[in-house]
Amino acid sequence: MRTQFPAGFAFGAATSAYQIEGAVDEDGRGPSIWDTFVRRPGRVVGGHHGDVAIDHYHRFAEDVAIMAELGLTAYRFSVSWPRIQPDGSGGINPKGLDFYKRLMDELLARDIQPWLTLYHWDLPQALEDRGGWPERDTAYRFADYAAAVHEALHDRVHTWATVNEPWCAAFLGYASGEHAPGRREPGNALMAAHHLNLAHGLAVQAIRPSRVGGCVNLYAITPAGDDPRDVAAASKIDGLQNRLFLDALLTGRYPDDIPMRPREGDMELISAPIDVLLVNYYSRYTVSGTAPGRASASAAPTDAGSPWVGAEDVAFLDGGRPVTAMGWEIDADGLREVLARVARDYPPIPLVVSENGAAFDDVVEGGRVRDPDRIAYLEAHLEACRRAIDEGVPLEGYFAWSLMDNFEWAWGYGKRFGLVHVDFQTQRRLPKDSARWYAQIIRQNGRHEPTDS
Ligand code: IFM
Repeated sequence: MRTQFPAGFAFGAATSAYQIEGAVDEDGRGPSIWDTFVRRPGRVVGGHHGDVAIDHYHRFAEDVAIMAELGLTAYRFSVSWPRIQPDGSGGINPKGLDFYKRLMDELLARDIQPWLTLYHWDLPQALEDRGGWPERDTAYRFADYAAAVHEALHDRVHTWATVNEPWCAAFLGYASGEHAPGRREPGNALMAAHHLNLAHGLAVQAIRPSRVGGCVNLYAITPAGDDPRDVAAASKIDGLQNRLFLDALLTGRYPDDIPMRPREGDMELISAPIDVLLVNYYSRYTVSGTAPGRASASAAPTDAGSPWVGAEDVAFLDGGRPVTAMGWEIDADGLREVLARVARDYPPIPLVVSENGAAFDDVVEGGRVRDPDRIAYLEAHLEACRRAIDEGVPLEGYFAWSLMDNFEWAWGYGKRFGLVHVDFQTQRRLPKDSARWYAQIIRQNGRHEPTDS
C-alpha cells in the first residue's frame, strides 16, 4: 500500500458486548436473549456461550493497553442493554453505566476515540417475553434506554451508533432462527426490521445533539448471468439486504418491492438526519433465479430456516473466489463498490467502514500467530477504501473486525476474527502478525513498509 489516508481518518477496531464481556451475572446485569438462546440445545456449535467470553469486563484495562500499543485512534464497542436496564425498561442500573465510564476513561486517557453502539443484538429477555422486535413497543423502550445511556455517558463518547446490522437482528433472529431469539416467523421478521429502523430513528432523536449514525451491513451483489430471472433475483436480495435499510434511513421510503406497511409518521422518524453512516462489509453474493437448489452463501452452522423472506427460492452460487474460514468469498472491490454506491445513489453523507475483517484458522507457533491471509485481506480492503476515497467517497474511517478473537454467535468460539489471539482457557492475549501489520499501517497513515515476516 503506497497511499495515505486523509488527515483525521479514524483507524480503529471493533467489538461487541456479548461477544467479549462475560460477567453475565455480575453487578446487576439482567438476562438477554443470547443468554437464553445459548442454553437451547443445538443452537450454538459446541454448546458455547458468552458467560465468560474473553472476560473483557474484568480485563478491559489490559485490552485498552493493547489498543494503545497498536496505535488505534478509535475503538468501537457496544453497550449491553441488560447491564443498563436489567428488565429492559424502568430502573437504570448505575453499576452497568459505571463499567462503560471506566472503559471510556481508559480510552480517553490513551487518546483513543470511543465509538459507542447502543444495540448489538443483546435484547433484554424481558422485552422478548413481551414480543421482542416484532412488537412496536420495543422500539420505544429502546429510545428510553438510549436516552438514559446518553445522559450518563454523552461527555465521553466521540460517535454514537444506534442499531448494529438490523438485517441480522431481524432476519437471523426472527426468520431463519440462526440467532437469538431463534424464531422462524418470516412475517414477524419484516415487522422486526421495521421496528429496528424505528428504534434507530427514535434513538437518534433521544441522543441529539450528539454525533450519531446508523450501522448497516451491506453486500455487493451480482446476478449469476444476464437472464432476467437472475437479475430479478439479485434485485430481490439487494432489496432485503441493502435497500430495506439504506432507503429507509437515508430517503425515508421503503423499496417498492418489499411489502412494508409503516404507520404514518414512522418514515420521517426513521429518516431523521444523521451525521455519518456506518457500513459493515464482508463479502459479495452471486445469486441466481434459475439455478436449481440452493447453495446458500449464508449457510448457518446449525439447523436454521431461510433468512430471505419472500426470496426463499433464490440460489446463492459459488462465485469462484477464495473464501475465509466462514466460507465467505473474499472480494475487496465489493467494498469499494458498496461505498461508491451509497455515495452515488443517496443524499450526501459521510461514511465509515465500521466492521471489516476475516476469520482464519489461526495457530500459535513459537509464541507467534502468523496470519498472512488476514494481512492480505485487510490490505486489500484498505486499498479498496483508498480507491473509494479517490473516487470521491467521503470515507472518514475504518474499523477492523475484530480487535480480539471472541464469541462468534452460532459458531461459538471456533471462528477467530481477531487481530489479537485469545487463548480461551487462560485468557492470554497475543497480538497476531496482522495486529503488528495494522499498527504499522496506522503509524504510516496507510503506507506499508516491508515487514520482517
Ligand atoms: O461477529 C460479527 C459481528 O457481531 C457483526 N458483524 C459480523 C461479525 C462477523 O460475523
